[in-house]
Amino acid sequence: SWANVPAGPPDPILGISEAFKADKNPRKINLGVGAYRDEHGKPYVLQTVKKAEEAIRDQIPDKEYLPITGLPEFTARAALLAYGADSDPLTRGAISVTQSISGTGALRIGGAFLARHYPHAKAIYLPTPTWGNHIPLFRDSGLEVRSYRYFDKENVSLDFEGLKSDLLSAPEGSVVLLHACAHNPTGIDPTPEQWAIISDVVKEKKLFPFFDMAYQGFASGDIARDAFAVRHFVAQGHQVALAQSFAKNMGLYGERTGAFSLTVADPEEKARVDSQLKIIIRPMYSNPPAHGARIASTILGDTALYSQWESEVKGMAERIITMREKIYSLLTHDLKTPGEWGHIKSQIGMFSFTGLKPDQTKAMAEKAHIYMTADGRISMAGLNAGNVQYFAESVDAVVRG
Ligand code: PLP
Ligand code: TYF
Repeated sequence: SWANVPAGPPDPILGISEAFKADKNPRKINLGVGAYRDEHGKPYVLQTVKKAEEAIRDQIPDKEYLPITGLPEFTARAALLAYGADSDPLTRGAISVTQSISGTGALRIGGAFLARHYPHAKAIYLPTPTWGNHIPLFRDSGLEVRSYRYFDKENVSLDFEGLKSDLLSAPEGSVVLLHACAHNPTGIDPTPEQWAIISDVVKEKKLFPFFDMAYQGFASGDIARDAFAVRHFVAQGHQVALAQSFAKNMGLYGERTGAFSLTVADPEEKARVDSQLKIIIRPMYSNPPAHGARIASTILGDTALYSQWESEVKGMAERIITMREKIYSLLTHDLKTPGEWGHIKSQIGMFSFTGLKPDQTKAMAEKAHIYMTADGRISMAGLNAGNVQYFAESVDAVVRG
């Protein structure tokens, strides 16, 4: 009965890990999927996560279901982390928030809510390029996927004029997806001044801003700084949708810990929106997994753990920044690799868009056993003191042909 089911392509990012696993060369490096690795190239469990897990083991003996919208302490603390203590909708009880299956699940709940309840256009504008999963995710949610210009290939920078002009010509009421910080895959974010202009354009054109914040704290090492765009929009009076993930900033990848929120008019509207979020979630997965939310909630709710977590996030962000500086100096000063490499240093977050072309990324895999996505994106976290020299030499060899 499945004779006519065609074979589909693998996920372009997660598929790379399989090629990497099959490679037996000892020097191999996986720069495909965006998952943090420590200075020895190993997955990293945060100390604060281990401490929170101990506390949970001692205090919570059961495995009962969570409510449909998740652990209430977790969602309250997640909203506080994103919007900040002095956020007007937060203090007025005008944020509707639910736990989600990490950031992906938050985006999906948001997509489904907009498809069902948003009274205006059902089109969502995504930046080009964007995280690959955004496109099928919003399409499957029932929205029409369109795009706005984001990346200037020529100058390896933000195409701010293209972005503005595409948002200005979007039909009124369209939804616009914005990467809150650490744009994936380019590593290029608008400056605060550019965010202020984007906020004005979104207001002028009556667009609806949907923020994807998968890297709060992970981009700059500073929780508040990475939330600037979201907080600025809210302060400017926008109603926003927000997808949060704790995969990267707490290293909770497989625990699937996230939150979706909407700022609303008032507590009465919040009650109605909450009820509809439950109606969307119940037939999808009934209620979310408990463990990761308990971990995040424990960390966010304890002053000492919170400040230790802040320094752990900072540590991860800074290790990545150090690697950027190291590659830049190896390519530019030591190897004198042809080309301009300043973008590797100036880009932000988990990824760097190297500018390597598809044939070059293929050569990196075949000749050097270094794996990255075909668009030339590398996950910075896969680099460390033990392999960065080999990486730079391999880039140099491939660039020189
Ligand atoms: N959005 C962006 C831009 C991402 O890079 C990711 C992946 O890390 C996600 C959302 C969702 O990830 P997760 O579902 O693991 O939280
Ligand atoms: O872009 C990345 O590498 C991360 C991780 O289907 C990821 O966002 C990649 C692909 C995917 C889910 C997560």
